[in-house]
Amino acid sequence: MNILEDLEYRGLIYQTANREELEKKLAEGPVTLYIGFDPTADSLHIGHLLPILTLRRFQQAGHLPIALVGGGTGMIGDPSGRSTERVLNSADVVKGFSETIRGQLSRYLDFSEARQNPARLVNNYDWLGSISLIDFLRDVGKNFTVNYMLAKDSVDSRMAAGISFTEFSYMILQAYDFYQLNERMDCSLQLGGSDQWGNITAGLDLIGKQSGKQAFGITMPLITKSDGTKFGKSAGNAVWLDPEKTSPYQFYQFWVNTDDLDVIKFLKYFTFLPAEEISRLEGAVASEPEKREAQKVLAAEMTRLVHGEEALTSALRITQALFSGNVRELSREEVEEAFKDVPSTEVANAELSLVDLLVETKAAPSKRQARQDIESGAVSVNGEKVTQVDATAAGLGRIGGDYLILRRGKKNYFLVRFAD
Ligand code: 545
Repeated sequence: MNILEDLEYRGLIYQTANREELEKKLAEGPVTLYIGFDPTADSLHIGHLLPILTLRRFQQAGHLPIALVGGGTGMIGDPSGRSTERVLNSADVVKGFSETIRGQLSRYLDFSEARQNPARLVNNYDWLGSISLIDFLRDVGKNFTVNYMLAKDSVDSRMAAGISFTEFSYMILQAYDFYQLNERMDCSLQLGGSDQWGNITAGLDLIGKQSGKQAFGITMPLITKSDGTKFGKSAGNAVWLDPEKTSPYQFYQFWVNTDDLDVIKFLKYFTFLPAEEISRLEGAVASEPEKREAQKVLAAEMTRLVHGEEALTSALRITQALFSGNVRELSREEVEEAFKDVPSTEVANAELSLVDLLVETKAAPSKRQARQDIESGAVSVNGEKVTQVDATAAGLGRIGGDYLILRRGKKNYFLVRFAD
C-alpha cells in the first residue's frame, strides 16, 4: 500500500485538493508537508493525536514532515469551527503554551539528522512577528477579495453572531504560512482536520497566485463515536497527552472502555498495526466480544505510544490490582494514580479505630453502620477483609508509607492518607 492507500484504508482522508497530481508527486519522491498547531492550551489532547500520527505515517513512508507551532497565529485566533469569538491570550501565555506544545509534538516525530527525512519544527512567529502592516496589506492582502473571504465557512457561519476583523483576517495568515513554507522549504502539502479546509485552500490559492505553483491539501475527518457523544472526553474531562493532566492509568482506561462499535475504527485511526492484525481483531470482536481483546490491544498500543513502556506496565498493574482487589502490591505512586478519582481523606491521628476511619471517610454514615458493615464482612482494608470491629489504624498497616485503602462492598473505594 502506498501512503494515500494506507490513509484511505484507515479512513483518514476526508477531502483532498488536487488528488491526482498529488498521487503522482508522492510516487515520484519525498514530499515536504506540514500541519499547524496553535498554542491555545497548555497541552495537546487525544483529538490532536490523529493529525500528529498522520504526519508520522508520512515520515515512515519517506516524506518530510514539518510540525508548525502557531506562535504568531496563536496571538490572533482561528475562527474555524467555532461559533463565538475567542478571548485573546497575552503574549507571555502564548509563548508559554508554544513551548509545551513544541515539546509534546516532538515526541511523535523523528528529528535525527542521520535519517534522510528528518522531521522539523517551525514557529510562524518567526515570519509573522516581524512583517510590517503595510507590507502585509500590500503584498499578501491584495491576493484576497473580501468576497472570497466572506464565502469561507469559518466566516460565513459567524455572520449572524459577528466576527472581529482580527479573526476575519486569520485565514490570510495561515495562507501566508503555507506560502512561506513553500518558498523556504519546498513544502507543497498541508494537512489538517476537516475544520481546516478553508484555511488550507486559501493557502493553495495564494501559492498559485504568487508563484504559479501547484500545491496540495488533505483534511482528516472529525472523530465521531457510534453513540453520538463527543470523542475524547472521559467523565466530562478532556483526555490530555500530558501525564500530569491525565495519568497513564486514566489514559489506558479511556481506551480500554471503547465501544465494540468504535474499536476497529480507532485501531485504524490511531495505531500503526498492519491491516492483517486489525482484521484479526475485528474477527475477535465479532466472535468473542466479552474478551475485549481489540480494546486491550488499542489501549496498550496508545498508552505505550504516548507514555512509554513503563507507564503501560504500571497502568496494567493498577488495572489488575483494582480488578482483583489485590491493592497491596501497588507502589506509592501507583496508589496515588489509581485512587486519584476516589474520595480521599487526610487523617492526622494514627490512633483512630477502623470504625472511626469508616465514618471519617464517609464510607459509613454512622459508627453503628460502620460496625455492622465490618461484622457482615463488607469491609476490606488494603485488599484484605477485616471482620474485627475493634481493629485500629495502627494495626492495619499502610501502603507506600502513608496510605490505607478502604473498600466497602465490591467497588466503593476510599483512600486514607496519614499526615503524621
Ligand atoms: C496555524 C498556522 C498554520 C497552519 C495551521 C494553524 C493552526 C490551525 C488550527 N488548528 C487547530 C489547533 O488546535 C489547537 C491545538 C493545540 C492546543 O487552529 N489554524 O491549532 C487543530 N490542529 C490540528 C487539526 C485540527 C485543528 O492543530 O488540524 O483539525 C484538530 O484536529 O482544529 O500555518
